Amino acid sequence: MDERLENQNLSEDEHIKNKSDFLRGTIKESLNNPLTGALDPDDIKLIKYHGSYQQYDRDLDSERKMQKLEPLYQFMVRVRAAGGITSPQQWIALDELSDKYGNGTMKLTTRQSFQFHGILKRDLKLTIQAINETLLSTLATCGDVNRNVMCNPNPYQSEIHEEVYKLAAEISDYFLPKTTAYHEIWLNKEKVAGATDVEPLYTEHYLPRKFKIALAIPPNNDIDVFANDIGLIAVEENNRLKGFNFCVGGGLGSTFGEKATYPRLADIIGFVEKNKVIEVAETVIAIQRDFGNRQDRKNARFKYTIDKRGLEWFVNELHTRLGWEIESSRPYNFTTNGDEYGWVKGTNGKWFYTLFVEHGRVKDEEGYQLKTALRELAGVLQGDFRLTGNQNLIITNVEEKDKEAIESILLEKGVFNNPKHTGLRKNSMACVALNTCGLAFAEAERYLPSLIDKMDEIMRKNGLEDDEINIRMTGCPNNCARSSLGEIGFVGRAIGRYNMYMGASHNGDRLNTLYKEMLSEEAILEEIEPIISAYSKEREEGEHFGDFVIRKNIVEITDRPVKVLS
Ligand code: SRM
Ligand code: SF4
Repeated sequence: MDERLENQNLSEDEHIKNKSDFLRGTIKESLNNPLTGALDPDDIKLIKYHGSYQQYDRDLDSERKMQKLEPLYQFMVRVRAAGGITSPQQWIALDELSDKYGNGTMKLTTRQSFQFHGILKRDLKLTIQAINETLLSTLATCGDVNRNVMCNPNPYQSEIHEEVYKLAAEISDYFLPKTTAYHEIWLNKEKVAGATDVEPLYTEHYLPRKFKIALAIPPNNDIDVFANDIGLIAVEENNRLKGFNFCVGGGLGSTFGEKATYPRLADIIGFVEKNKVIEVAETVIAIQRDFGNRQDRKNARFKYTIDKRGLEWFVNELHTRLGWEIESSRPYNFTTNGDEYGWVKGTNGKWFYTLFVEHGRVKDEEGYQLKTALRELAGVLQGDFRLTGNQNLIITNVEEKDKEAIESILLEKGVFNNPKHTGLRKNSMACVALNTCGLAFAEAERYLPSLIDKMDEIMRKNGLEDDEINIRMTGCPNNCARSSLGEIGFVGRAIGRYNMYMGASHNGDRLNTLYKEMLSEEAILEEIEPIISAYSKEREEGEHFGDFVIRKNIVEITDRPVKVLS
């Protein structure tokens, strides 16, 4: 074992990684054990690096217990698609897989990935193989490594978008684990005799915790760049990509009652030329590898490494390791962290349609046949599908002559110009939560739509039905739908009870703060009605809701702003 780690009181996860033989563990044997639908406990942790979580159907839990059955174990599988780009052929294949092995739905996640739920152990390998056959992968979508790299998905806006996307894909590939365990376990590749794994960056210990990178192109912050361990803000010069403002130390998860855990936005430490970005990112990751907390996972994210040692210490360490200093940051301006819906003509003359997908769940319901519509559309689409960081979908590169056909497919299935899609709803996000997420205290994705129905009545009464207030709900403070960046944020405390937060900026550069705790639906509506009414009457020209509640002292402004090093 590495000398630095030998004398530390390492967390259990560290021991599991260290003895896993580069993430192999006994996953193969666990998969073949017919006596249980579950994996061996260590393999449950290791399988995350391969892109899957063991879960169980929480709705059926008490019924199964009464019948003296083990929980209905099932697996979530997350698919890596850097920048969220997939071809129509890949879409069709994934759609088929969700029916064949999953619960018949797909989830477009807040990090531009696909998730399948409800896969049984016996089908897990077949599912992962089939995903790889589409030339997508699940490797490193979870686990203590760099995850799916996010990137502004709007290719129509300028030429630099394509260049930034290519860099996102390069970063995503560059930081993949190098172990061949994935190929051996899932793709039946033989280990070359005598070959040993080498993980030049991660080593056999991997990182202390998950690591996330995202690239934003102003004025859109639709991937919430400051929520990432490394955030890159594109800087243009004469319509060409020059480089990035480099941000470090974002992360939103926390634990109720544990003050040492908190959401934190990334700080801007300077500007880096585009061809140096990977070098700097690799050095940053190595610093977190070497100094991150490996004893307490709740304090192991990079944001805590920075806060514990200080931003100045970190920048010094970075410069020493690089052997050169990064430049001062450049001016930038974000206007929104939301998506721009509807048709937009791209710089290439083709059309792009951003479609609202409520909380990213691709499914069919009566009068709203989204899954069928998208499958049909994939059969005729010449361009590709791009997942947004707000759980939505962009249908890209449509010829003028094909627009009508696309609209009629969507219209026929009830997903085009749906009158329920108000300003509030279209700016809402919710995490998965129940029934699959083992960490959920309360509903999110399955509940927020009905709360919005009720809030929309209030919005309508005040003439605000088209107003874009961003509203986010998560079933726990891990913050997977980035509730801390909601102008209105709800975080589940218990079934039917939420903490309510307000006052985040509309462009994702300011966290919200706590307004009231443990609110029921009735209490939420009672609290929000007078605030919305006041907002409609007393807001200043162009003032966003998050700014209004701070100006009116309804909530305090966050004491954790984004720092900019000069
Ligand atoms: Fe997340 C864990 C779902 C984005 C912070 N997240 C989980 C797990 C795997 C629960 C678990 O550990 O057992 C959830 C699976 C639920 C399920 O049934 O599918 C889960 N996270 C999601 C997704 C699917 C939410 C969604 O509805 O879209 C998102 C998948 C992203 C992807 O494609 O990779 C998702 N998670 C996020 C984000 C948002 C982001 O990255 O921009 C965050 C906040 C940012 C951050 O990382 O700080 C986030 N997830 C967490 C955390 C808290 C980490 C922390 O530092 O404290 C956990 C729990 C953990 O890691 O221990 C977690
Ligand atoms: Fe689960 Fe909590 Fe993440 Fe929601 S925020 S998906 S409840 S871990």
